[in-house]
Amino acid sequence: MFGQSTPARRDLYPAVEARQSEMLKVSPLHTIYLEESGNAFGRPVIALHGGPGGGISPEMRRFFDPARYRIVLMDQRGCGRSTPHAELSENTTWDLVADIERVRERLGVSKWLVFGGSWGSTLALAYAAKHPERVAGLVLRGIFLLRKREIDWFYQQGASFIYPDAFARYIGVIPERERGDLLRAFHQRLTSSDWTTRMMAARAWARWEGETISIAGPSALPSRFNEDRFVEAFARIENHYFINNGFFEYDGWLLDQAERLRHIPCRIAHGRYDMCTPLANAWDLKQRWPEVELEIIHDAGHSSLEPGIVDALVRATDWMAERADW
Ligand code: STX
Repeated sequence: MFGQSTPARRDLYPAVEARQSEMLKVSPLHTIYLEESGNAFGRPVIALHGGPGGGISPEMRRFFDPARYRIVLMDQRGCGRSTPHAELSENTTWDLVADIERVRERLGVSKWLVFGGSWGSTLALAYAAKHPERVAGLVLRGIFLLRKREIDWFYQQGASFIYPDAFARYIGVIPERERGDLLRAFHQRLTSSDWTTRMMAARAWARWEGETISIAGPSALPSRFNEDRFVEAFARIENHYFINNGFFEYDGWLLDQAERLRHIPCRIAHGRYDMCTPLANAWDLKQRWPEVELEIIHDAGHSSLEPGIVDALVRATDWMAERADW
């Protein structure tokens, strides 16, 4: 090759084990799983998983230098190792924001980096809006603001034009006469008392998301999307949050909070071919928050594990270790 060479893409940090974990009771009903890895004396970071209802995965630890970060992961209410499994009552955005505060206090952290992709970005922004003084910086991926247009695009019509094959499998479990409002049709089934009805709907709902997550296409479906336990929590909790408009005051509420967050260092990675949460979401946020460092990844979809996304996120957390508002 002649001329300038592009630097090699950064990879995830090596796998590390959790140093400690615990089950924290957060309400009479809910207990959440939380764990710590990395350097106990490092910069604290909380990594928020997607869905909602997706649960943590060990790869999430690997976006952070374990020598420099005290890495905190938690399974949000009703998913992963948190109990009761797939529970929808007392499960709202504001319950999760309060849980993050409980975890922060429990760990004796005064300020931390907040990291999250997709729904994790939604929750990170909602948390920052409520507790800006607790946020040293934000590293976000696949911005999701949970506006009605975003839900319509993915669950009703839009992404369907790019992935008609996967979309056919998604709507296949819903009779034609009910397809005018897929969110509602799925809600009825996902909250059914009949296990088979619930699981047929949950598998189709989750599969749609899993098959559209990567630029590599439907065959890149992550293995968790074939596991009933994962699928049940993921589908039920996502649908519950979306049918309730994310429990936000009005459509666009989260975007309207951006003005108040502009002092917080924020870096975003977003795939141009993200079908689940289109790049326009990050673009809209950037218009309201010009200080945001938005890195568009030209060969990536939605997944946090697309090589270009990994590269951008690892560079962003490295940058924050030195430069966030600690
Ligand atoms: N939901 C997008 C989201 O947060 C609209 C999401 N999609 N897949 C995931 O999260 C996981 C792979 C993390 C479960």
